[in-house]
Amino acid sequence: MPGLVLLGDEAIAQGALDAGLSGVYAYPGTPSTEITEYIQHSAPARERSLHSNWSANEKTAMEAALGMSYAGKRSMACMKHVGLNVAADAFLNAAITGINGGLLVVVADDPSMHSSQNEQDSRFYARFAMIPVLEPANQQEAYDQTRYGFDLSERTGLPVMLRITTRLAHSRSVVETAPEAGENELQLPSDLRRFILLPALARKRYHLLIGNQENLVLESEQSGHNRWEQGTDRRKGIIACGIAYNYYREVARAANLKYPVFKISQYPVPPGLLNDFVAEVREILVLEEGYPILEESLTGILRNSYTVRGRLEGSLSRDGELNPGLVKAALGIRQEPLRKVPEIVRERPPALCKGCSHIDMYNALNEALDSHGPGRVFSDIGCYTLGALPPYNAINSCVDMGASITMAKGAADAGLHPSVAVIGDSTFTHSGMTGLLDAVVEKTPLTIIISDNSTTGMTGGQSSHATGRLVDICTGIGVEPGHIRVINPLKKYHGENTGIISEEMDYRGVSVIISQRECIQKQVKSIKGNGKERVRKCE
Ligand SMILES: Cc1ncc(C[n+]2csc(CCOP(=O)(O)OP(=O)(O)O)c2C)c(N)n1
Ligand code: SF4
Repeated sequence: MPGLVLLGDEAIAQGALDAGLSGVYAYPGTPSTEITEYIQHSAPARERSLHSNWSANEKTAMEAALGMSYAGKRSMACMKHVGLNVAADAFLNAAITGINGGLLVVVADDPSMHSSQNEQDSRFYARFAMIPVLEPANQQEAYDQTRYGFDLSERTGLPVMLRITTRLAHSRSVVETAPEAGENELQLPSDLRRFILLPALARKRYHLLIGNQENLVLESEQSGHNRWEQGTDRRKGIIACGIAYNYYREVARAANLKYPVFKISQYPVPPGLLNDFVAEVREILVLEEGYPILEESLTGILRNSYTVRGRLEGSLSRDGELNPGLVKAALGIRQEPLRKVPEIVRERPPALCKGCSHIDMYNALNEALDSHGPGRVFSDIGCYTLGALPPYNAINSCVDMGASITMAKGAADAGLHPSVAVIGDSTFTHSGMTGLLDAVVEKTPLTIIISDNSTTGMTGGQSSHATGRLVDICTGIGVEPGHIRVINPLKKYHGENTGIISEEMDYRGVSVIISQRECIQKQVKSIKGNGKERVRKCE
């Protein structure tokens, strides 16, 4: 089969399609979004009627993927790293129920926080759940390990995590594909009580999970994805995980280094192989993208007789992405001075598009708040978070998806009035609705603005579950119909909109203002009639 030029994300999608995937469940989030988009645009996936619609959030995605696995089919849940926090309840418990059809949980981490609010390392979650992790070093491995991951999942009876990071997700390379496998038949689990986590059953399942750990170690010891490369210079041994292996290879080729290398792409880390490797070398340098998880488990709390260097010890920076320059420095190799960035290249911070509906909403909100003083607007995550920047300077918080309404509620409970929440339509259905219910039940004096642009703008314009449903949802949750106000954020309605926001801020109960105008980029896309034009601000 000819090679395909694929992003790391696309290689995973193609690998899953070729492995007999029956459904992908996901909520968009950089750098994971393109996995699901690739499957959505795949003609063979359409022919197979493979499930690929977006989910409301990562938890519903994880649970639906588990349900498909329960029915015997191969399924995949995809998310960015912070999405795993949202899916964590289902994720951890899926390790206890185990799987029926192969279940792959793909999590894309974002070291350096290019488009995220933290750089948490998902390998921690997998260790917490006690399930295997695969960490490919390049696009070919992303394809191969996706296929292998489904087999491993069915062999071990557990969900398997495939962890990637931004550079691999978003860079392209040629990928050789292998013949397609057919989908699994619909088949219920042989033990129908296995997924019932009542305490008496859950305890048994947990013991099985603990008992399975030895098997997972054996899998890792025998896996072709953990590889030991001999070297003649044993003053140092390099342990390189995932994409960090590539950085080392680049440096080693240029500097003609001959250190032995232990390449790790499957966890739990194989202790037998690792001990043999460590015995061969004088000191160890651990190269891992993310937290110093492996380094920490090698050194433990007490100092060992051998020297382990890495992010924890300080040879590499504790945070941020790795790159060949940092690896060079950790190996004591002198670096070429960096080329100066030409004057003409200016830093361009992200900004709201010209004509964006959020701008007119913020202009009205700022004016309505003028007489109340600053510090009252709790925002959420989406394009509208850019309202934090000049000239708007309109918001005072952005913590996690859904936190606008709940933080504004807490501040209102403390006595802040007016207390205002700003949230996008997709974020509202992701995790804002439950906070609204809290406020309705307690009749909290709160003004909520849902800035509804009929899309998930921040991540490139995916569909939004909220489109056309917001008034009904808010009514259903119990907001008084008289305090659900719909405004059109256009300059010509500025005075009227400011008045409505002011009125609702004076009201001592829950009010929801739906500021409704389509995202400009979405309009452009539908006028041009093709899905290619889009601005991705990337969260
Ligand atoms: C838990 C989690 N999942 C996904 C993301 C990525 N993400 C950031 S904002 C956003 C949705 C934004 O859509 P919307 O609320 O409609 O606002 P818009 O960008 O359209 O203004 C997504 C998916 C994230 N930051 N956190
Ligand atoms: S992509 Fe849409 S929502 Fe985002 S800034 Fe541009 S116009 Fe506004």
